[in-house]
Amino acid sequence: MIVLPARNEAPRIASVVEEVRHFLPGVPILVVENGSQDHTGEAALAAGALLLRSQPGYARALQVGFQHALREGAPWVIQMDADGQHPGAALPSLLHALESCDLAVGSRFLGAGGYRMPLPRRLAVQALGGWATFWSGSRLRDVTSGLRAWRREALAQVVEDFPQEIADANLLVRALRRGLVVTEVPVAMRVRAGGYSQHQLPRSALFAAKMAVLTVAEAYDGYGRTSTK
Ligand SMILES: Nc1nc2c(ncn2[C@@H]2O[C@H](COP(=O)(O)OP(=O)(O)O)[C@@H](O)[C@H]2O)c(=O)[nH]1
Ligand SMILES: [Mg+2]
Repeated sequence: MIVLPARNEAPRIASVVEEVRHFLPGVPILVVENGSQDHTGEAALAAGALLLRSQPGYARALQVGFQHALREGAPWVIQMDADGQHPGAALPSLLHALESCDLAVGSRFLGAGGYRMPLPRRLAVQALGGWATFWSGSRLRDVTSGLRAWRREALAQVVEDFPQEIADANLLVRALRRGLVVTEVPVAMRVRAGGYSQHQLPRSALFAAKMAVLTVAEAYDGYGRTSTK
């Protein structure tokens, strides 16, 4: 199943749904919406997607989507932005990667390249990558990528006790701490097809700081869990 968290994506969501359908025909597409000031939900339904509404925030939308996918018996789940950033063409390669790992992350910083990010943001994402690598013990690059493919069994390990905030680098560290095998797959991402990113200065600086703290908290949480098992 494909899970698209979406807020204020009404003008873009139909083409994202269509693109997914083109590359993965027949796969159920679930949009999880909250907090939109436009008609994102209605546009998703009109495009033929399933629609759920969740409590506020990206992390909660993801959790609701993942829980639904597991309840429906999905063998794997791909989370993807609803803003047109993630190319449908990457979906088959993520699924292919999933044959030999638990979680495959689409990375802007491997191979394909060409993704243009404002320098401060690039530095922040790379610093967070280094930070998450340090705390998880595994080499991670694109820790804020929202394009990720999960095996059902892997998702089941994180979905109930799910981060209620952010769910980017902190979720990756949690997954690694639970022993999941994570692989990054090169993906040539596009810039947002319009609208606004949830990461705008100065909010994004606060967001990065919060993510750094939550990442460390995950690392310690993982130690605690391992020692009590
Ligand atoms: N349901 C829901 N989706 C959100 C929320 N914030 C962001 N999103 C969606 O999550 C995806 C990633 O957000 P985006 O702003 O593009 O983050 P960026 O790609 O890191 O700049 C997009 O599809 C957004 O519409 C939210 O509060 N609720
Ligand atoms: Mg985006």
